[in-house]
Amino acid sequence: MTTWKEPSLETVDPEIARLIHEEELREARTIRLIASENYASRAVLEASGSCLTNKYSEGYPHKRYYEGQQSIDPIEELAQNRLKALFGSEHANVQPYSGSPANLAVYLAFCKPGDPIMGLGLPAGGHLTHGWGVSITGMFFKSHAYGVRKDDHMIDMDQVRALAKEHRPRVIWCGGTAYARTWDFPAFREICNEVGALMIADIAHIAGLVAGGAHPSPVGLADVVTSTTHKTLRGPRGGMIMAKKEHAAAIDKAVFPGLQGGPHNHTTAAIAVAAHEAGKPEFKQYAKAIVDNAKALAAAMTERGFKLITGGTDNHLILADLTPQNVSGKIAAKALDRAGLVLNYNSVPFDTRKPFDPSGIRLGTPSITSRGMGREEMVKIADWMARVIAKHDDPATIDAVRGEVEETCKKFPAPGIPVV
Ligand code: DSN
Repeated sequence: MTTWKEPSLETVDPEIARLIHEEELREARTIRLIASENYASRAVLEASGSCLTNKYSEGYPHKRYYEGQQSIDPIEELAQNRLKALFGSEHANVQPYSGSPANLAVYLAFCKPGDPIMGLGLPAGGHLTHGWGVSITGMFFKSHAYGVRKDDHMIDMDQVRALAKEHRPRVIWCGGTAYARTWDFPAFREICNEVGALMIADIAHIAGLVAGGAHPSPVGLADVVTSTTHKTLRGPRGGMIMAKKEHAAAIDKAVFPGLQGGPHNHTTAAIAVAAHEAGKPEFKQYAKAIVDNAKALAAAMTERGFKLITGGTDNHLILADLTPQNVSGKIAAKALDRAGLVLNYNSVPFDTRKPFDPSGIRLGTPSITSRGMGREEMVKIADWMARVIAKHDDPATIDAVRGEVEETCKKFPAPGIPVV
């Protein structure tokens, strides 16, 4: 056991210590509904907050540019091997700093500036790095976004095929940040084969569901699979890339030395811990519970008059259009935050409002499932949301809901938070 001989953070920097403590209290006493967030376990946090942050290790295990890698090499190999086993992948690179750098490495590995690419458009629920105009990926490549159908808001595979045939993209991305339905990976593979495109699956949002068998896996179909490690997977803030063997060298070279310098070894260790936790049988139950909770929450919201995009959900995520409630997503999100229900405002497909003040809200169940909440709490959450949105400028309603939220939070301690 190590005994500290140095002063604590609280002694050295009480201001930062206080702010961290306040964040712990906030995370413990509010209901986290942001679909892309989660609670990492204490074990993940310990690995992430370790001395590994001190070490430089440019290169890959056993091929480094610095000495002193006696612990770092096995840590990185454990992270790689655990992810490969968890997802059944031939190759894993755990060095991307997060999801966006992971995606940039894919472009660097396979595309030249000006190449045609395709991805789900941002307003339809895609990600900036899949070729949206304000992102470097939309500036350096010729992006042809596909979308969702106007009537049911499902991805239009006929449009994907037609655009792919017309533009012959180098890569086709599948994956998004606000799509509540199952990705048809086999259909994307078929289209990629027809036009000679590489299929790239970005599973950042659903990685934990894929690992736990609650969403079909693109591994084996996609040429490359990218992800963050901190969403449904419950790891540290980080990124990863999995690939077929034939693409391993190109991916590794693109990440380092193409795009990044030294890997964040503290994050690598925490990814290894998260992959270890996700390999346990109870993680399968967790993944299934995320989806069951999302479906229960969606049903309870629908009963209370919410208009859900696509009419419901197949995964961890719900996107609601608040036009029938006659309130913007931003006003609703801010009122809900005051009531202790934390989510984000979000554009809905074909939104007539601007992205900074859109019509919708996005929410998800990974975090509340990590706290052990179930069907009963989903109904309560839908109820609280309906009450707050109906009376978003009434402090008494907000305070009453906030009190009930805090009582419920006490019964479901947040993993990784050493308080209350
Ligand atoms: N910021 C992530 C999300 O909230 O979905 C995407 O990068």
